[in-house]
Amino acid sequence: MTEPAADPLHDELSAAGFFVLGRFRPQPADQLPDLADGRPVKSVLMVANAGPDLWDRFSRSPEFADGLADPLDRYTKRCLLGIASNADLEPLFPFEGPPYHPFQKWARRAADLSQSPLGVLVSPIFGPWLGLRAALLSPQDLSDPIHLPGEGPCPTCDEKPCIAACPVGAIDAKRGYDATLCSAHLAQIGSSPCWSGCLSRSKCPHGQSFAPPPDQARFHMKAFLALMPSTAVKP
Ligand code: B12
Repeated sequence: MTEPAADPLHDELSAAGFFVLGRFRPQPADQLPDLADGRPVKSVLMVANAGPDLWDRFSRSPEFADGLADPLDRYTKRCLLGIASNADLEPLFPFEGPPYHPFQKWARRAADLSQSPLGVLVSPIFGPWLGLRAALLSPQDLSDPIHLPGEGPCPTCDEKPCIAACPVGAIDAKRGYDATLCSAHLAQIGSSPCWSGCLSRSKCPHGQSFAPPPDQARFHMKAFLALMPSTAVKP
């Protein structure tokens, strides 16, 4: 695998807490819109984050402190719109919707990732701790992929410790992830250890050093509950 430093956007993205996960040449099945000026998209760069870097930058940003809604989305948009416009790239964001852009599908076209029983994609490097932050659309054919796509680690993980670790049985090998069960537990039990980080994700043997600290995990859990129509955020 080539190091992320090989990417020309590396320094600017890294200063804001992001990196290029990988890139791909779109095909019709990828459902990419044309660029705003009508040119076709020839390459897509998937921008992600993992580990403490994004939180470190974001928690010192004006968006973090202004008390308005969706601070992380607004921070992401401000930083990535600036970086993209300097590089003739057009960003799409995962939080734009509904309907939402198929970010997980695109990420799997760009990098070595599995669809886990938890719903999140799992990487052999970052485990289940990867956040997808933007797709940067280019009119140029950026021919060499940075990372090669693959099947990710889940298909060869026989034990699947993620499934047994959920205290309310919200993850099932066949049915997948029950978001209603999970969010009801979080909303009802403010002292649940799940608030400090999903116990199932924590049991994944991959990428454990990228797990977020408790304050960051709580921020993401609150954002998750806000997306669930039937749960009020308690803590
Ligand atoms: C709506 C949504 C949800 C909904 C429903 C998910 C669903 N059934 O699709 C709810 C509110 C349940 C949800 C929950 C979470 N989500 Co969510 N979610 C989204 C969002 C905004 C849209 C999904 C969508 O409809 N896509 C459109 C379809 C057409 O795209 P697709 O790629 O083909 O669809 C795939 C997903 O829907 C996926 N899928 C199906 N069921 C589930 C369930 C879960 C929990 C997830 C994560 C995915 C998933 O399978 C599809 C086929 O590959 C995406 C961002 C995005 N634009 O993709 C984030 C996204 C999928 N979520 C994400 C995450 C991390 C979570 C949480 C873990 C949040 C957290 N706390 O950190 C939680 C899980 C709860 C927990 N306690 O940990 C990440 C996943 C990153 C990764 N490594 O894969 C995304 C990509 C956001 C991001 N910026 O990174 N989410």
